[in-house]
Amino acid sequence: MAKGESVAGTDIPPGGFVQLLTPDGERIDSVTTADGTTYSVDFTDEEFRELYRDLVTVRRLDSEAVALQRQGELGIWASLLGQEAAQVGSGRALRPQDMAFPTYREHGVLYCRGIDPIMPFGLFRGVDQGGWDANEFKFNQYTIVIGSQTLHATGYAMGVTMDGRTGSADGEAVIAYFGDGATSQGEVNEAFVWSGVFNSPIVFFCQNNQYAISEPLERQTRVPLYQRAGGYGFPGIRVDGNDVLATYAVTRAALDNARNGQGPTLIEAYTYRMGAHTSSDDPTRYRISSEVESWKAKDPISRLRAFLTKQKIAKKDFFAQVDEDANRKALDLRERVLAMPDPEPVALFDHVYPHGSPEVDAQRAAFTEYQASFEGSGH
Ligand SMILES: Cc1ncc(C[n+]2csc(CCOP(=O)(O)OP(=O)(O)O)c2C)c(N)n1
Ligand SMILES: [Mg+2]
Repeated sequence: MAKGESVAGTDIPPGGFVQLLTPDGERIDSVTTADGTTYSVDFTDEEFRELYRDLVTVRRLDSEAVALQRQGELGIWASLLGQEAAQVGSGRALRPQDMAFPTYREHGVLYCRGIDPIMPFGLFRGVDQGGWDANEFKFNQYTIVIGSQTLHATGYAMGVTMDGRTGSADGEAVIAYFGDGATSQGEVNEAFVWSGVFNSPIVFFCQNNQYAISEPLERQTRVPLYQRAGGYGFPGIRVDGNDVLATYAVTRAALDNARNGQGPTLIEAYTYRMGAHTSSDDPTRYRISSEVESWKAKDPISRLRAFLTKQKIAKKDFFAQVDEDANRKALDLRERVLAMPDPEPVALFDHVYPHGSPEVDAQRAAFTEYQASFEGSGH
């Protein structure tokens, strides 16, 4: 039996998951899974408050991005609404030396890496190609091709081993993010095979948000996703992805196992995409509102707020201050997005190859000439 069979709290999917904070804000001190691993967190009051601040901030920045898209300022946006705990819990579990490979939705992880949230907006506004130095930020580029980043992460993790940068408590671990739909991709399954047989220092972090655009989970699998790991020879565990405490505990343990030479883990963070797949999607065409309502009751932010209130760790003025600070950050982000300069059209040819190529140079020259043909024509 895979890890994650232990059950705590209420409203649990069949097969169970690790939960340390119920939807009502009741804390569970620790959960021991079938393999004898015990999960718990040991946060100070200040750390609990900071987690709350993270959750609220990433949701607020996300809502600003949705608004910017609706106002025509972004070409598209993939909202993280509902998945804040999965992203903040796993993002805060990373140690500084760890490397993350995101999809296109991991704005919360990006934020937890200490990266300026404006970084991916050039891509979504169409003013740059979404490139940044993955090594500088320990955060790879956003990846649109579903599942491909899991193979990139696998190759990177094998390199980490070859370079001798892992295998001890202060070693490097890798985390690869992907969705429930991505688990049906060949690349993801190849990544599992390679990482398994090479015992690579990698954590596969699947945010099961129940949908791949309009395709529900039952079109991807007949077994809980975390159980797939068994077939590849490494542990799988399911965590309540709307519980920031459990997500942190499970991810931290899996990353530390990986860096200590114990190989990969598949984490299935059981969550829900509260919004549309992207701003190009209308989810009312394929899911019913009662389902969305039932997930509202499991909201990741309100359960932490309930806990902080009950435990007297935070009061109303703290929550108001967090909202105000998040608002300020969102308005600052908006101003800076609107001020992003339009690129020269010819910049399209930059960064295709690190050292250029004769073909791209020829295309750039032809395009430059074409553009020049409009000069003086009034077009
Ligand atoms: C290889 C490939 N096939 C199809 C698509 C189109 N596509 C974009 S997102 C998506 C669904 C992904 O679902 P999931 O993996 O569950 O991630 P989520 O968007 O729910 O976070 C698809 C099919 C793509 N980007 N890449
Ligand atoms: Mg999905």
